[in-house]
Amino acid sequence: MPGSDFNFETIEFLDPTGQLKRPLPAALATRDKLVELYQLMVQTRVFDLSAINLQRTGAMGTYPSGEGQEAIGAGIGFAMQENDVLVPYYRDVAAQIRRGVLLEEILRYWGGDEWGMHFQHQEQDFPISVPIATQACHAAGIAYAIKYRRQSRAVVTTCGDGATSKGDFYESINIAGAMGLPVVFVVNNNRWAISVPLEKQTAAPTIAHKALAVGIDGFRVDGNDPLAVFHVLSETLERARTEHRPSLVEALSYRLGDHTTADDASRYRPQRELDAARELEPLIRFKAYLQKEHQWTDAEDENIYECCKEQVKKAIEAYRALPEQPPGEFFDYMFARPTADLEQQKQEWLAGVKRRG
Ligand SMILES: Cc1ncc(C[n+]2csc(CCOP(=O)(O)OP(=O)(O)O)c2C)c(N)n1
Ligand SMILES: [Mg+2]
Repeated sequence: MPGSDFNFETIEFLDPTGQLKRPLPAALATRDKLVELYQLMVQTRVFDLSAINLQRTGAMGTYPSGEGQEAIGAGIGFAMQENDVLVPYYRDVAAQIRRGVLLEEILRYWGGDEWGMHFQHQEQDFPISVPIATQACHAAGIAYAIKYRRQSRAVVTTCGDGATSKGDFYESINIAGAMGLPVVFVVNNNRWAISVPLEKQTAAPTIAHKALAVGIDGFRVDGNDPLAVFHVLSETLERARTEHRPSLVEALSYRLGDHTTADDASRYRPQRELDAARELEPLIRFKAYLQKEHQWTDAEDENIYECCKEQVKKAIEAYRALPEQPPGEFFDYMFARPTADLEQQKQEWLAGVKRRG
């Protein structure tokens, strides 16, 4: 069984200096495709930094930065087929962009308006999950529906290293194995779960080892390398679609930012660890690769950044122009018919809004 050899060697294509160590995946073997992949990561980074600024200036709510983790979403986004289903968590902006979610929709969500998760151009993907690991259960259920309907599709769901300690995660990978469901569980192992380091999170030698207990394929991949993520996701998704074989993919990354804008990681995280991680991050590496192997120029690089900044600027303008969500509306989507308690809370909330003017 691929991947389940108890060693889980880390799959890499690019070393940290941007040197290619294996032949390129065939689907990405043109300069244009590689530039498209790089542009997605740059777009995600530029968006991320702007989103933090929006929160800092009071124009948006709490935001979880994905800085340094762009290669995972980009690799996932490029590997998925259009009719596959993404069940994401909150650090998957790159994958969401690739799947057609608008930047202003993501801003709208973090601005506190759930309509931001009602995607205009992407109907089958799921909203991001903020509750930890609950999405793994949803993904298993969707995969079951796909199998039941005999469709040739697969589900990708993502979560963090901390999420793999939750019952929801174990239950989901277990049922996926027991029932042979077309789902790939991608774990973004960014080494921290807020202030809990990986060392305190689990005694398992790697997160990929968790696949062994439930009899599914497990893989470890360099999450700073979008080519490697793309390769592993392409293969695991194909096995999920055609053979109903689920996988667990541990993508090794590092959370370069604070946990969210409500956190200050300098209170618990050693600076030297962060400095070392910065050396390994995906944008530096991929740019070095493009320069070495594809005559990538500084002018082209500047051009991509300018283009991405322009797109983010437009998204921010669209976000700022949105009508304010009617007060109390967020109670309306919990159930088809609200419970008496919920209705009472809504009325109390509306009365409070009225009092405060
Ligand atoms: C069910 C639930 N419990 C607790 C939280 C609070 N919480 C938010 S993020 C987080 C840590 C998640 O860490 P990890 O799974 O490693 O993902 P990361 O944020 O590092 O990407 C916790 C405990 C939550 N959102 N949902
Ligand atoms: Mg984490």
